[in-house]
Amino acid sequence: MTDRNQTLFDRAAQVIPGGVNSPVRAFRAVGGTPRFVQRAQGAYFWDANGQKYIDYIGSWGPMILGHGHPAVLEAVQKAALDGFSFGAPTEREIELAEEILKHVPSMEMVRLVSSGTEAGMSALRLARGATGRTKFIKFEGCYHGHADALLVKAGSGLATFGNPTSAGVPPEVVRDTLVLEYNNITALEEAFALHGKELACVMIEPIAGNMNFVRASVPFMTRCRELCTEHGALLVFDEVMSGFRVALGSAQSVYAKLIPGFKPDMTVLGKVIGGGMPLAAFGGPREIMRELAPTGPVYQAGTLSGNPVATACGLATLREIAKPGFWDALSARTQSLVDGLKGVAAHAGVPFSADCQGGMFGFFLLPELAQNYAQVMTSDSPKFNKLFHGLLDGGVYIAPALYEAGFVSAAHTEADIAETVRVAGEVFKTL
Ligand code: KE4
Repeated sequence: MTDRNQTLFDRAAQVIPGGVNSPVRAFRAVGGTPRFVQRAQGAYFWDANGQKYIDYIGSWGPMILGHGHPAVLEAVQKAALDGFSFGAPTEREIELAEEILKHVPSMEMVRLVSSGTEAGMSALRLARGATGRTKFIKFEGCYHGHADALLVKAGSGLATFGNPTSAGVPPEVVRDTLVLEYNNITALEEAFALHGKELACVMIEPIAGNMNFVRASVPFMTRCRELCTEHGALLVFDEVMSGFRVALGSAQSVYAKLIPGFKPDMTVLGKVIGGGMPLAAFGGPREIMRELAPTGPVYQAGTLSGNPVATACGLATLREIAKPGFWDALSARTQSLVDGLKGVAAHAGVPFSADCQGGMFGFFLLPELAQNYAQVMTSDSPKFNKLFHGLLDGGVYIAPALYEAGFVSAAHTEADIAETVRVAGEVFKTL
């Protein structure tokens, strides 16, 4: 039988670089043929051959309700009938902004944009403009989108400036980007000792989903907060992935329970707040946000920012996840998956560690949870690839890269979890 996924992939590669519009979709890390999605519904999607999969990517986070939630679909259809885009303000942008601010009290104002990259890039510019400083800290393994200053890897030594990770990024653009080891308090303190008064911000994924699933330790996050406050640098939480995904109050609400009075200075959001449509945001206190054009000197703009169809999708999604009981049910479902996978891995004698929060999970083919990027990369990549394809052949679709997180939606049933664990149990036996 013809594999339509391969046929489509070959055709796509003629007109789209690598056949994909985002590199991770090309399966380069795991090998094999990407699945071209024909349609999706609830916790499932069907590929070009009509093969059904239980979907644990959910568009890399946005589809927290599952695909095609009726309330979201109705809101999008209604909004579309009223117009696709105006380039002028609308009431629903206010409603979405108010809904976001209601659940993330560290922000008093928010600016809507169209992608996480745009939000992260703009937040960095605003942090630099608001502080009058250009140096900033990011952490190895954290991804904040593909803006030039953020495409950087650690230099040699603990507190040296970064080198570009991509062609086309001039070295001078990353000259002020300091890349440190995640969860390394010594490196953090050294960097602040050397550069504290020059630092505009520390940008961090509080739960690093771009390293699969690595939590910032409480001591480390406490020191980030203390040192930023002490030196006048802004603590910027990149919650594009974790925002409204790990908790209704995002990851910062998890840390606020662990660190009394904790809050970041700025927050970057995306994915869930758009419900699958191109929508992201960044926000913070009024005194910082009013530095943004048109009220302040930091320029930022976007033709489709606050798009009326995207805001309808995002608003309907946030209203659903704010309903009573939503998070207890989702968290329990995700925990059930993690516990099930741990059980079958142990039974097969496969080194395995996993963690989850709300609707986000991660696992490592390592005996202990990784605490930083270097540890993540000690994972057995060939073994992961075999696990990935075993699951895929069994109708279970996880991220095609060992450094990516997984996502459970409200549409995933206990039966889906049980089937996933059953398939994984069979695959673990072959590893
Ligand atoms: P986008 O520009 O892809 O909307 O968002 C960039 C971004 C920013 N910050 C964080 C924490 C993110 O996780 C992302 C994007 N995440 C990846 C998945 N690791 C998107 C998948 C892709 O690149 O195709």
